Amino acid sequence: MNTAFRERLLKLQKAHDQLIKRQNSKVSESNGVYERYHYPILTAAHVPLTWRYDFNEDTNPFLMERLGINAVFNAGAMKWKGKYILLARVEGVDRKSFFAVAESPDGVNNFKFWDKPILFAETDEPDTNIYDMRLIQHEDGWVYGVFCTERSDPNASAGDQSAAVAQCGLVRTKDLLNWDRLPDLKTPSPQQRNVVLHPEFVDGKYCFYTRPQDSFIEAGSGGGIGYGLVDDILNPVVHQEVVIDKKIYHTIYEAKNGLGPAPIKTSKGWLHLAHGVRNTAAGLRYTLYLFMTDLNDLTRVIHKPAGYLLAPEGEERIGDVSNVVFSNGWILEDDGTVFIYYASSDTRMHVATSSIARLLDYVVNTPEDGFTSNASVSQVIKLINRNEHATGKKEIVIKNS
Ligand code: M1P
Repeated sequence: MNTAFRERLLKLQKAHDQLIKRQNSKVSESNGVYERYHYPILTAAHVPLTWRYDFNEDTNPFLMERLGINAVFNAGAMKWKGKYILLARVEGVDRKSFFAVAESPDGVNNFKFWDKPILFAETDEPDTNIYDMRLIQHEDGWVYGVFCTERSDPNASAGDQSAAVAQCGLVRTKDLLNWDRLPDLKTPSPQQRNVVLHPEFVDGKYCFYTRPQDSFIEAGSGGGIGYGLVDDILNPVVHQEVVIDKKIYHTIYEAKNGLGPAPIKTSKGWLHLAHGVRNTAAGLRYTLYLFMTDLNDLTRVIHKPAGYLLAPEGEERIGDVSNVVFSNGWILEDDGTVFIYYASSDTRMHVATSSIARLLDYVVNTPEDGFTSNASVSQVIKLINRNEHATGKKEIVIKNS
């Protein structure tokens, strides 16, 4: 091995090793709901060198990267055999995404990819691109992977090479190594992204959260988080889709929204994490929000704080698709700790930590959206008055509230 080749190899290996071993720490400022961490937890640079470089000096004398990785983001999550698993969307420089498992001993540090990415079977209609897998431990005993499969739109006009059709793909496994491909989910809607499987049966049926959409980018007359039942998971068809959380004018989810990971069951209801999208002069802005549905009626939203839970900050604002945070994975620990895994700007993965007690307090006690500035300022004045009452100061009189 020539000296330059060996030196470059050692340098690459050292930098990669240092990145995997780097210890993360909490950012001290917090809104009290959750804590962020200083560094992203999983990035393109975490992808193993063996996936990217040909280490044979004869075929790669300059030791150049042969299969570059563009981004690692939008990861499903679960606890598995005592380890914290992220099933990440790995996007190559060729724009194709695929899935790969990374594991950490504590949920925050040392995320390391397993030896190889996941290759699973195609359906009769091959996927052009696959992304954003939700991992669900279903009560039927299987671990399901629910993801988006994208193919070129057969009805696109001649010359349009960007029109696509998005649908929900399904796989399942018992070991996270061998994945059975199931037929794609059929729904009444022309397009689907952000589909999630509920972890429990509902009246003996599989229950899916959907996101009906008319076109690839625009929600159109669709939009909102939908809900539908499936009789047979091996022939998965949602015959009726009901929207349970719709997009609303002048909110953080006015353009579209979509469910994140599978909901967490709590004593007060099913806790949901979702993303909301609004339009701005600078393009779409994606933020995360929480809501809760009734334990016995999954279509009934019983709590929904106004606005967002988490929005892009600092370097999170910048990336391939800037001003985006997106989550499709979270983990609840036995001690009540909640790891919220989120991606920023379609580029990298982060974690924020909270507790189920704090998230329940947030979702139940944070005021709901009044949908007008008047309602918002009235909420602020009520809070000031309560605080002044508590400290013995004079109250402000609110008119028109
Ligand atoms: O680019 C932002 C996000 O856009 C899509 O989300 P949605 O379907 O709600 O618009 C997804 O493709 C997601 O992967 C991406 O992060």
